[in-house]
Amino acid sequence: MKSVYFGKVSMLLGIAAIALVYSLTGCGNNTQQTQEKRPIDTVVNTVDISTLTKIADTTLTDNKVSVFAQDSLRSKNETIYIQVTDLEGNPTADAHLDYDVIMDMGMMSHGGPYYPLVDLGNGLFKAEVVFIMANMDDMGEGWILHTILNKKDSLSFLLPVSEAKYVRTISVNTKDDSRVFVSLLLPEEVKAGTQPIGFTLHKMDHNLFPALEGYTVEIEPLMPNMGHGSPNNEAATGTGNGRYSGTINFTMKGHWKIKVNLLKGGEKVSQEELVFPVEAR
Ligand SMILES: [Cu+2]
Repeated sequence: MKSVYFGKVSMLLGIAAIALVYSLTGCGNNTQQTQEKRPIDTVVNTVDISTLTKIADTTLTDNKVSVFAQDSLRSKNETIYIQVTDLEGNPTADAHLDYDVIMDMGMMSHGGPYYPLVDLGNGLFKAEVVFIMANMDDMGEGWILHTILNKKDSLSFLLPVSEAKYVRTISVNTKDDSRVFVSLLLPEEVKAGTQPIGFTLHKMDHNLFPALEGYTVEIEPLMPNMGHGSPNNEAATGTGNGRYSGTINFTMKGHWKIKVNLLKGGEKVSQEELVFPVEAR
């Protein structure tokens, strides 16, 4: 990581930086971008807590706050759930929560892209974070989730973020936005056939990671072992807030690589090749 801030000071700056990200990108209140094309990763409106894995929790005088993930956390675009209950475990309906994330690497720390909290009701909140790298042994605390409950109680949770088995977030240099983080939203394994494919794009602007609009994400699936691609793929186009949605066609089961280029105004602007592996089952 090149562009970083030093020590714990940046943690204090986190909240202010976050407010700035939102105002720059309009993430928090831009409803006109809820569009004809639905982002494929944000359809969850309810979630069954019992199917999730608890990552961390802490107990306050009146409340208990727990952090959940689908499974384990990896270096990619991840969804985290935060639950606020009373001490008996009953949902707290009127909780107010703010959050940000920072990676403490010991000598330095840096942030990462993340989306505004979604209030799912009954004290349950959904946070979407792009972990741009995995925690590293003997280098600081790693990723930390900061939450502020009811605008007064500040709570920090250590997040165990390990390396994604198949890379899902890659940074690439671009013509206009210098370093851009491209996150593929497909799991490691997918079903063979035609399906939606989603990406998020964020640029790195010092310690801010604004969502990027105006790109086209060109996709080219290849079966490296068999030397062929597939027809009827559709490039991913913007659906708002740095989200992109397209269509990909895995014509047979097996190991695929998705080659990705970023286009702007029909011109290729990504400067290195992006390759995401995926297994079609
Ligand atoms: Cu880091």
